[in-house]
Formats: sequence, C-alpha cells, structure tokens
Amino acid sequence: MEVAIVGVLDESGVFDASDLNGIRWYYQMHGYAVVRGLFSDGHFARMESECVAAQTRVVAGDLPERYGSTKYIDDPAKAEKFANYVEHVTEVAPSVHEAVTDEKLLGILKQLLGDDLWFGDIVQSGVVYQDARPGRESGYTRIGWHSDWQASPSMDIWPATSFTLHIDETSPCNGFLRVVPGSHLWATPAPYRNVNNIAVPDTARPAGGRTLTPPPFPMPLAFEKVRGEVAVYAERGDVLLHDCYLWHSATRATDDHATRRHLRGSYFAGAKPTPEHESEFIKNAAR
Ligand SMILES: O=C(O)CCC(=O)C(=O)O
Ligand SMILES: [Fe+2]
Repeated sequence: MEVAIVGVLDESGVFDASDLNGIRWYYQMHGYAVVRGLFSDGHFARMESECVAAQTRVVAGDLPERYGSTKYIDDPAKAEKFANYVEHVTEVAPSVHEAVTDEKLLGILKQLLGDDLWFGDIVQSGVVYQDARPGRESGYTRIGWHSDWQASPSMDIWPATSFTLHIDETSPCNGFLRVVPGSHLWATPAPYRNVNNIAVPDTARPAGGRTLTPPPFPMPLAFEKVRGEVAVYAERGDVLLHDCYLWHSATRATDDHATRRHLRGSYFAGAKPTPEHESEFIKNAAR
C-alpha cells in the first residue's frame, strides 16, 4: 500500500509553505517550525541588498536614531563603527515590508495565533535586521537562554509568534539557534534572577507559557547545555516561526569571517498596547 506524505521534507521540523497542517502540528507540539519556499530567491536578494544598504546608512549616520540602537549589544562603543542591528527596518526596506505582510505568511500565522493577530511594529523595535557576525568590530555575536516573553513580562500583548527570515544559512560555522522543543508549554518564571542583574518590575506576571505547568528544571542563566535541546539549522530563504514562550539561545560562529544575518519580527494575539504605553524591555539573557 502506498502512503502519501504530503509536503513533509526530509528534515525534521522543516515544512513546505503549503503544508499548513504539518506546520500547525509541529509548532503546537514543539513550539517552532521552519517554513521553506515561502519567498522567491529574487525576493531574498532584494531584501538582502535593501538591508545592507540600510545598515551602511546607520553606520554613516544617514538615518535617524530610531533605526539604529545599542539596546541589545554587549559593547555600545562598537556601535560607532558597525551596526549589528537596523530596527524598524520595514520603514526603510520595502521588500521587507512586503514579505512580513505577505498573505501566505499571514495565513500560516493565523493557524497558530487565531484570526485576531496584529503586526508587532509598535512594540519593542518592530522588524529588526540582525547581523550577528563574530568579528572584532561586532557587538552582538550570540545570546544566552531566554524566552521572548521574558523581555516584556508585564505587558498584555502575549501570546506571540516570531518569524525569522534567514538571509544566511546557519550552521556551527556561522552560528545557529538552540531550542528546547516543547518548552513553550511550560510556565517559565519572569527572569527575577538574570545574568545582567536587571530589576524586573513588580508588575511582571510571575510566569509565562502555553500551559500553567512549571518547567521540570530552571532555565539556565547563560549557555549551559539543556536536557532535550536541539540545533535548528536553516537554509537561506527559510522562515523560522517560534513561540514567544520557547526557550532558545544562539551560538557564536566558529569561523571568524562568517556572517549570520536575518530579519526578525513578531505577530501578537494579545491586547494592543496604547500608543502612550512605553514598551517594556528587560535584557535578561547573557550576550
Ligand atoms: O541571534 C539570534 O538568532 C537570536 C536572537 C534572539 O533570540 C532575540 O533577539 O530574541
Ligand atoms: Fe529571542
């Protein structure tokens, strides 16, 4: 008897963009899924050149401060010579705006978050172009264990799904994401103890997760090995979807000349913040 497996590729957790059921099943069970074939090579080439141009303009001081920040980087002095980030990049790169508002992407996200989702361009830094190269000029190369919810645990904007559009493929050579499959199901505490000793406000919810079940062990503060963790390797053009409660961290490249560049933003399904509501950001992960 012939068994047809529709749309499932040979790598675990990687799905063709048309395989809505596969994506939903895997994401709900594990907290993430990699979508392949959503955007053309031509579209990725346009995004790359528009983002590199924006990055050059940030370093040259050609763009308002809104687009370049030192919020996430380990040594703000390095931001004078190199830009690891371009924030709100949809405003200066039309091809990125097109991709993140694409109907097919939205169709997938609605399966995960419901129909009432909204684009997170008004919280945190909107869609961010991130260049995590390891060279000496770079102020961002890696990030320790965290869930994205932990950065804004007082806000009612959750749940959310983040998308990562991979401009460079990822590997041990240029760095990659580590995740703990299924950890989005745990009610992970707000980072009352964090490696940067940042105070967490009293208004923070005590824990955030897709269920009320506490984690089986505490989230490590930095880069420790976690039981059950896996590497997520992406190809150029892949779109990673990950849940706001998923435990994840990113490793540094082992090749000093490699680049790891991607675009990241989120869609939310909780309450929209009012314009006067300051966006909360707690730097809770080791860099
Ligand atoms: O470098 C990466 O790919 C991970 C970044 C990340 O998790 C974050 O900025 O929240
Ligand atoms: Fe993150």
